[in-house]
Amino acid sequence: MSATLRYLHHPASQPCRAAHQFMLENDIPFEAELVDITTDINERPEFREKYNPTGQVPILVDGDFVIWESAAIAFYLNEKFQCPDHWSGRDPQQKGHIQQFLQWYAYTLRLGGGAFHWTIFAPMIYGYDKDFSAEIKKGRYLLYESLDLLETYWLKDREYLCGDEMSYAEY
Ligand SMILES: N[C@@H](CCC(=O)N[C@@H](CS)C(=O)NCC(=O)O)C(=O)O
Repeated sequence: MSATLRYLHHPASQPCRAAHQFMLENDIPFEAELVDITTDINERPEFREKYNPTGQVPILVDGDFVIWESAAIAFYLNEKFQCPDHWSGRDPQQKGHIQQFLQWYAYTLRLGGGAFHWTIFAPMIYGYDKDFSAEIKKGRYLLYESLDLLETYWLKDREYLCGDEMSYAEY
């Protein structure tokens, strides 16, 4: 019998929600465990040593095996549960494009989405008297630039980025 999958996450986190949604869509059984990243629980040495030295969520624990990074979690589960191949790509070109958009997202759209973090969460975590206007400005610029690319080129006349069905890159 295989171990229950434990999914350590925080619901306000976009990468956590992405892998979470992938598990739900594919009927993968798991137990969700909230890690309150607004406290220092994920910064503590015991957490870093046991789960993830970066202190970040999401994290998947499968028996003795621990994996972090949301896309890596999804691709691991995709293999393990033999999910339909539209999620990870049917052929080398589709697989390549899914990885292409995931890499692109990590350095642009995701950082742009950080504008949301700096507007809503950073004051809660670091204090309402702090000035995050420079981070917000930078995030917004990246966000608008990334969304513009998506609308102008990649989603201009199609519903999905990589093929005619959902892939993990869509999240
Ligand atoms: N590239 C990572 C990003 C993970 C990430 O940024 N996690 C944030 C929440 S959105 C986190 O755990 N932050 C807590 C911290 O850094 O202390 C992934 O896709 O899993």
